[in-house]
Amino acid sequence: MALKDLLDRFKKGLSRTARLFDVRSWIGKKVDQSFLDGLEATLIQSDMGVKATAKILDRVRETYNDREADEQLLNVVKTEIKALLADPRPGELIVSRSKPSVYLIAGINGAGKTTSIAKLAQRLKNEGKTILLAACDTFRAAAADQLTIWAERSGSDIVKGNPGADPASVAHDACDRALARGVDVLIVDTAGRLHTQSHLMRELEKVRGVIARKIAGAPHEVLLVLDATNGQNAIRQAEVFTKSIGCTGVILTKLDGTAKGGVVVAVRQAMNLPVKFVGIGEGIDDLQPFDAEAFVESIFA
Ligand SMILES: Nc1nc2c(ncn2[C@@H]2O[C@H](COP(=O)(O)OP(=O)(O)OP(=O)(O)O)[C@@H](O)[C@H]2O)c(=O)[nH]1
Ligand SMILES: [Mg+2]
Repeated sequence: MALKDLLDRFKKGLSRTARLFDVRSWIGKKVDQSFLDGLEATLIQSDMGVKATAKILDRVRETYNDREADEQLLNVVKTEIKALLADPRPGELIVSRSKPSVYLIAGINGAGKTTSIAKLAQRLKNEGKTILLAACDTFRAAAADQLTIWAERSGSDIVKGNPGADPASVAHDACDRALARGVDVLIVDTAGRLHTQSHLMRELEKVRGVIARKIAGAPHEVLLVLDATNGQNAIRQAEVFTKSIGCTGVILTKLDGTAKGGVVVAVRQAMNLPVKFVGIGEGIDDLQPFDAEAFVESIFA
């Protein structure tokens, strides 16, 4: 996608967060304690988190030290946030040397796992890859149907179990089929679960364990789907899921529906988990590889 297109999409998706930052009103004001307090309140309101906010404020304070804010102030803030988000492989997923690459998707109920998988499958399909989806959400009767419809749309294959079946056994069958058919990518959908439900977290660990036993080096990515409208609650989820199944990255959905877009920064700061993709709408094209530059430019548009 052209850079301008990407930027336009981010801008549209992040417009609610951008509305918090009235950057034009900064210029000409003295960068004193009251100015810094105001900036702090806005950064916290956008859910960047206490740690990242403190770093940004320190940088502004040491650069301006009671001087009047000029146009450069915005660049100071942007540069600091970009540094906080720096990722050696932005928006990329690990591709295994031997097929398949396996991506395990987890998160709380309704976070956007299944729709994100659909969008991701479409994206990988467009890159010419063959895809198998594993419907390991055997808990909700409609879950496999939902994934089947998406699989048909993107021309992906799907493995599902009977309602109530052990999710680990579905994962087992999906690994077998992925190996037998030589597909490029296996994406594993799981049932939503609260991080506080320890028996369900153990079930997820079992799914992960089966995948790891069946395919060397798998899962190559464990992606935690977080709903951006949850703001700081997302951090606690990231902590528990990471402890349980070793998340490698985040898909942050519903950025379009919230002014808490700063949570991208908070997740990175708290967990050192890179945000790989962001959901900025309900359409099939509305999952975008995360781009720190576009993100920062969009919230200070
Ligand atoms: N606006 C917006 N809506 C989204 C986004 N991602 C997902 N949704 C919506 O969120 C709702 C839940 O999505 P699902 O994909 O079913 O969520 P899930 O995590 O699979 O849910 P469970 O399987 O029940 O745990 C759906 O209505 C999606 O259309 C996004 O980026 N933006
Ligand atoms: Mg689902």
